[in-house]
Amino acid sequence: LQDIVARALDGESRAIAKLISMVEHADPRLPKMAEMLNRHVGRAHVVGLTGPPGVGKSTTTSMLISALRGAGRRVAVLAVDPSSPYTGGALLGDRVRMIDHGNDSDVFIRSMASRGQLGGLAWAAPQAIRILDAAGFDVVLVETVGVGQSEIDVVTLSDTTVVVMAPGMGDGIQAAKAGVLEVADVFVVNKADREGVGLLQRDLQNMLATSGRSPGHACWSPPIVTTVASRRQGAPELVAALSEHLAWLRAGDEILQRRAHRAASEVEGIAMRALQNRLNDIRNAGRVDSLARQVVDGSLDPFSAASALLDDIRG
Ligand SMILES: Nc1nc2c(ncn2[C@@H]2O[C@H](COP(=O)(O)OP(=O)(O)OP(=O)(O)O)[C@@H](O)[C@H]2O)c(=O)[nH]1
Ligand SMILES: [Mg+2]
Repeated sequence: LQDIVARALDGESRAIAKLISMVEHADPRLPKMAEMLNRHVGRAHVVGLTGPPGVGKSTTTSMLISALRGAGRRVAVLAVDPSSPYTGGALLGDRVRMIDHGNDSDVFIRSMASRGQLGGLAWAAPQAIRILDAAGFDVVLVETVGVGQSEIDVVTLSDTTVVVMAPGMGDGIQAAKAGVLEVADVFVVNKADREGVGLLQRDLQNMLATSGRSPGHACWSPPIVTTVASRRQGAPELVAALSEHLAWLRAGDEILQRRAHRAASEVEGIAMRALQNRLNDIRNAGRVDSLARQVVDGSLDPFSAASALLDDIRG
């Protein structure tokens, strides 16, 4: 493990991939790994990209990789699909689309799916981000699918949340419902080569105005960046918006607040999973069944039974 961690810290792709696989498989050496990585994390800018299916998140990610590489930054991408029990076609497609970057050792791309694991991606994704951060990537891009119903909260994971939209998909309404508008730090209006861009921009501006997040109101008013990701148009503007947001985060204690929020959900996730594992062991040993029978035959009330179960969990 020590050797793999050392090589991952040096930025070696195969070692990084190996560590992320260990997270996916809930390897028993994870606590040790986390300890070794700990003093190397906290430097990366974690950028989450979210938005309805097909708006161009992957294309935008690919465009960002090129632009950031052009500026000499090392970039990692984590494509997470909470809805898929295994790495399915959509993510594979994403990989193919990003193949332009395949030979660049300063770009690392990885798909993750929950595989029906306990705690799922909400548990695994922050650990994967820590690995990429420790491996020295300047920017970690996290692309998620399934806005609104996702078990994984990209907002919780990221320093900066980018909401991608495209004209003609009813996105405005959809996003508003999912509460995404309130959490966006940067809006991308993609597919600006399509009809209806102006309408979507106006919709967004109106919603921002009524939510009090337009210029002059909140401390950070989310910019709207217009792109044609498939032609790599709008990349410099998007990179600038991300940098400005990071600078704003760092100017106050906002970055600490966000990261504390992230760490809280991470710590709770790890504890909950340990608790659930312990409960499963106890259940498998027949202990819950025997308590249940005592409740049924009247020798124990359910609260006393739960109390006995908690005693078992403790120890
Ligand atoms: N016309 C046009 N098409 C685009 C643009 N950006 C992306 N596309 C196309 O839109 C389709 C979907 O793009 P993706 O990048 O896969 O979108 P996504 O949001 O990652 O999709 P999911 O991950 O499946 O939710 C692809 O066929 C892209 O080539 C754009 O700016 N203009
Ligand atoms: Mg995609």
